[in-house]
Amino acid sequence: MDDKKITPLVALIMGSQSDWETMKFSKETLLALKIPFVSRIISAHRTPERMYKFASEAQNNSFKIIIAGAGGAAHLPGMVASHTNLPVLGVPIESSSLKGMDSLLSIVQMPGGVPVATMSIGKPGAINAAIYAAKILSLSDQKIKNTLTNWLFKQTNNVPISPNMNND
Ligand code: RP5
Repeated sequence: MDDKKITPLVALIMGSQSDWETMKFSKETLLALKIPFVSRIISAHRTPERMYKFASEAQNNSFKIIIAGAGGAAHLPGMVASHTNLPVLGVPIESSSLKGMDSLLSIVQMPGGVPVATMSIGKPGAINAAIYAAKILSLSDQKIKNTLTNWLFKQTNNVPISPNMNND
């Protein structure tokens, strides 16, 4: 649903193309939850002016929530949060050198007054960011609330009662 014709509620941004391997799981979850979004590459370090323009205009561009994935010196979520009143959900990318600990600490350790809701490292964080966005949107959107409720119900029902031991 990365579609300009439908009003996007979520901006899914990331610092680099290399982050897509992780952030595609946010995309898949947003699609499953039927939440319209757009995805963009915006780097706090390599494209600072693009970042400033995006963040300062985000609220006027109909977005309600920003999901921002970044790795290493992961300044994107925090810098975007400093330029907007929208909630920013940060996803630490699992970097190759430090396994994402650098990303996690860069994103989570914000100074008081500039919050970023930080998810777990890598794929689970990317999935959870989309679910968290759905939970926030559910507060004022009954359709999204229904879709989310059904999705969570299916997730629960898909957990088998016994482990599969066929491969032993
Ligand atoms: C960060 O630097 C990006 O978010 C990415 O995780 C990391 C490495 O970027 P590339 O060198 O792969 O483009 O800004």
